[in-house]
Amino acid sequence: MATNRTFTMIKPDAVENGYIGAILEKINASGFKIVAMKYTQMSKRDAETFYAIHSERPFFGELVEFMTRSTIVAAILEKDNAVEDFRTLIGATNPVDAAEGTIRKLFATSLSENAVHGSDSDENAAIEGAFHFAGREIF
Ligand code: 3AN
Repeated sequence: MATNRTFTMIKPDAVENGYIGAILEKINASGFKIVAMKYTQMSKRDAETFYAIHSERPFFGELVEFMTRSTIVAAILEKDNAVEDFRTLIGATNPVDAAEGTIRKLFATSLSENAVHGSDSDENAAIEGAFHFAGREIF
């Protein structure tokens, strides 16, 4: 994947609360182009694999439980400086600390249910995008 791409998920809390459309609107309005997208639900094994980096953290079980409890929207986004600009758009991990106007400030429920995922590096963006999408699903 090119380094001008990042990977995102609209998480179960935001889907359950009816925010898919509003979040996609913010993503589009901020200049990101959607190059892959799917509506899906992660299995326990999917979530444990995706978040393997957090497997020793005390919140790992809660994170896997949350991410598998209902559907998500997964997408690959393209824009210059995609990883950093998308992290700015979504805001801090804890919505209490997120800047005004960010997706997490507007739509997140809590630290553990924080509405969206955004890759933290070009390397992870490529790994995470490839986890959810086959090459022929990326445009
Ligand atoms: P970010 O999503 O901002 O990159 P990470 O990678 O540190 O944050 O954490 C991944 C996910 O794990 C977060 N999006 C959140 O859902 C959950 N999480 C992070 N820290 C905590 C915590 N202290 N308690 C519960 N859940 C957490």
